[in-house]
Amino acid sequence: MNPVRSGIIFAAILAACLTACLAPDAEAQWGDYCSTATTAAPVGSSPVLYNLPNGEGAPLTRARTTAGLVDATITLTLFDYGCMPVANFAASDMWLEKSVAAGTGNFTSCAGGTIADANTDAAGVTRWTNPLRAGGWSTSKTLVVINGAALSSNSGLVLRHNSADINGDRVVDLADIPLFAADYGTTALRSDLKFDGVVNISDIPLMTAAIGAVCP
Ligand SMILES: [Ca+2]
Ligand SMILES: [Ca+2]
Repeated sequence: MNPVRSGIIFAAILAACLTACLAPDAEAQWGDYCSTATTAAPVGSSPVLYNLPNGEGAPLTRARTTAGLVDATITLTLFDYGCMPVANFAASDMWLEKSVAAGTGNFTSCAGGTIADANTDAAGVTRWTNPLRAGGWSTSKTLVVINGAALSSNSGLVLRHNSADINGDRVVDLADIPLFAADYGTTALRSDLKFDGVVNISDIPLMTAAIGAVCP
């Protein structure tokens, strides 16, 4: 290849790379070291969030403990490896999952059903306040997951979950009723839909009102 031609090809490759290789790519820049996730719920409380697949469960601002309503808003502050805020990180790439532990529930979500409320702001901050689109139950910790990797600056947040979709198939229908009936009068978290520590008559309206709820 003559030097002029190879020089032209090199210049073309360089130009393409300057466009593609140096394009802003905030998605790849977040770092685990300085990023933090916190819950507004009081330290020592163990709130329960009521979810439905159709997103008509409780917002995180209205989780429950045995003492009543509690704000369990989750706040994530996303930093890069240099501990600078990562702004405008896509909400769709930040979501909640149940910590994996045997016997702690069948929590499940619809596609995109647990993503953050919004992209990160200029300070790298986003929150979860909106109702999730989810079903099943969880007594383990709630993890904040970013691009598929759980944030490791803490071991997860204390937030339990339940749903009228008790069997966790993302549909509330007659198949969930026998499970509710079996738990009636017990302290089973999965059926304590208006959470107060016991499955009783106050939980029935939530169960019946949810029949037919499915993912969007
Ligand atoms: Ca179900
Ligand atoms: Ca109850």
